[in-house]
Amino acid sequence: MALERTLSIIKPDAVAKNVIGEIYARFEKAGLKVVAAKQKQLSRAEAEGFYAVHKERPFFKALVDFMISGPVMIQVLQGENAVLKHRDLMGATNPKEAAPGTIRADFADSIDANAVHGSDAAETAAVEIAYFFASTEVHSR
Ligand code: RTP
Ligand code: MG
Repeated sequence: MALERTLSIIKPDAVAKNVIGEIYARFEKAGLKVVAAKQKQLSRAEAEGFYAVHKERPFFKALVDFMISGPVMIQVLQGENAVLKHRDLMGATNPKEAAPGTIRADFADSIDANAVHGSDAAETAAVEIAYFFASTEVHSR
């Protein structure tokens, strides 16, 4: 198995619900280490740049509006198969389809306000980590 890193964002809805700690506990219990973290109010330009891959999709404006509606908690998670492990913890994009016990099943209200983001592959994880963190801000431990 590969030691990987992935980018995780706790979205404004979950930050507002005050469940950062509960979500971090799930990461740690699954063997993922928080190796970088910051809380941030994204600008519209930052959110648009982060989700640029979706810019032609009908939900793009709603997604960006939501992502700048309050501060987000951004972290880098490290562990064996971190990308897939993190996506398993998150559950399906639409919380109505998310398996019981996943973060989205427990904390998300809708497909728009769906509590968390996670990179979808090792290659995109590297790009997304560099979007928010300097290499000196990400720790090996
Ligand atoms: P994320 O990127 O946030 O981790 O979510 P994801 O991979 O599960 O979903 P993705 O397809 O990358 O979509 C990014 C975010 O856009 C919103 N979305 N809305 N209304 C819709 O049909 C729709 N589809 C996607 C979701 O908030 C999703 O997290
Ligand atoms: Mg995605």
